[in-house]
Amino acid sequence: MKVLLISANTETINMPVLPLGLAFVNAALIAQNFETKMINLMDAENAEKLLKETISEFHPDAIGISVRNIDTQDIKRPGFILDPVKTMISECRKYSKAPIIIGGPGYSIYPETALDYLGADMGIKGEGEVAFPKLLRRIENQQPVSDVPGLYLPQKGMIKERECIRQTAEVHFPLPIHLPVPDTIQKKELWIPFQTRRGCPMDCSYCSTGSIEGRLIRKFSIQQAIETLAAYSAAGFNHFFFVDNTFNLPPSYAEALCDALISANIKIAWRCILYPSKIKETLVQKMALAGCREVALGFESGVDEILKQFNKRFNTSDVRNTSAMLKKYGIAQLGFLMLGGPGETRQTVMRSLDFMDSLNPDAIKITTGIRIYPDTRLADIAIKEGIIDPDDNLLMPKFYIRKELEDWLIKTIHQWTEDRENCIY
Ligand code: B12
Ligand code: SF4
Repeated sequence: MKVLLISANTETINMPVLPLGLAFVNAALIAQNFETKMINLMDAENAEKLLKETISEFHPDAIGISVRNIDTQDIKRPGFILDPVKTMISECRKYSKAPIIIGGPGYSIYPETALDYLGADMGIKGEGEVAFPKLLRRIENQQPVSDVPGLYLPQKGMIKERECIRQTAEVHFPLPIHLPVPDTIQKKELWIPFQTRRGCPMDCSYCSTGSIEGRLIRKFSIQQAIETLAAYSAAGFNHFFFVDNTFNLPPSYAEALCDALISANIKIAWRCILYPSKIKETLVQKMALAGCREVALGFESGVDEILKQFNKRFNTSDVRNTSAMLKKYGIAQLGFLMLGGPGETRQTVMRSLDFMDSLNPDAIKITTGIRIYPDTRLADIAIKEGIIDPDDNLLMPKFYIRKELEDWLIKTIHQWTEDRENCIY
């Protein structure tokens, strides 16, 4: 069976990202003897032409599309970015009768509404490595599809609950051949996305990761990770972005991974995302020795009461300690603040800004207002406070921002960032 895989993301906000999720799916399909072709629309000067040419040369029996982003998640520069995907699906229909199946992180937050909005034939919520090949075999053999985990059909909604992959040994890490790098970004210093764990149990009040990856942490084989990183390094890629939601969780795995990187002696530089709760100095030291150059420190507030509102399981002392250790071992840090959420006042905003200054990180990213995702505590609060309608499916972005603070907050943050060169707002 021939399967065309399309990465629909053309956004370069923050940095151009490679379609790692689709590459995992590609590797799983190839391992099960499907004939695949993967295209990345990020690379296309003319997406319509590329689709037409690829479909008429390859004649796919099924088309899988990865939907990463729904919107820019930014109250100041709001942007709904699903419409180009909708157009692309209509283009595919012009040239092929093959069923169109969508998946990906953005899609998984809105499995029903995004499927209806985009007009695809089927959607798979969550991981694609097991569910997608299973669905394709059912389609190929004209069998019922009702046992495919995470499957959604138009107007029918969920057909079967998604199942998180627990047997991670069965997942093939994508190698460079599964993750083509567009010519347009090949020459630049590219941070290859790399994943060693899935799922996050931390349950922050505003976060959608539970809908995408589930709450159970699943770990990949460290040996397989090292072999894959070595293969990338041999192919000339030496910069990696660990996309794991919380690189340091569980701590024992994070340390073992760093130990393995150090003994493998692969010369790579990497970045990751840290959850700053009770991080031990030995881990930070090993991260530095293993090639960690920069971490995203997403603490979001410098006030303990607001951290509790966000359901963060750390406090400002934990953040301060983590930040000091990172400095000691020469790892650059990007500090994040997310201001204007539940419980925020002018005083808590000023305290957060002072806290950020006191840490003096290498770079700062400030967000005002918080994107409201379905099935989160923030959505419940927003409904209670009358900010959103209980029936709002939230596909079109809505933000929580304390109304009485909004104008003042935006003005204050503009002023604050003007004086600081290392600050992105
Ligand atoms: C790491 C990350 C980043 C990094 C990326 C680094 C890099 N080099 O890749 C950085 C910090 C740069 C980043 C930036 C942004 N991000 Co981001 N990011 C993530 C994060 C945490 C992980 C994504 C990832 O790589 N996952 C690992 C891969 C393996 O998983 P996956 O893609 O989900 O794929 C699996 C399944 O989805 C499925 N699947 C995937 N494709 C397909 C296709 C088919 C057909 C099928 C069946 C299945 C399937 O199978 C795959 C394997 O199991 C997610 C949150 C999350 N937990 O998913 C947010 C997330 C994707 N980001 C998001 C956003 C909004 C952004 C930004 C727009 C933010 C901003 N304003 O800067 C930018 C956009 C960047 C861009 N140019 O596109 C949102 C998207 C939702 C939305 N509202 O649009 C998410 C979901 C976070 C959230 N808020 O909920 N991001
Ligand atoms: S730690 Fe990160 S991924 Fe996990 S719930 Fe909190 S914000 Fe989401």
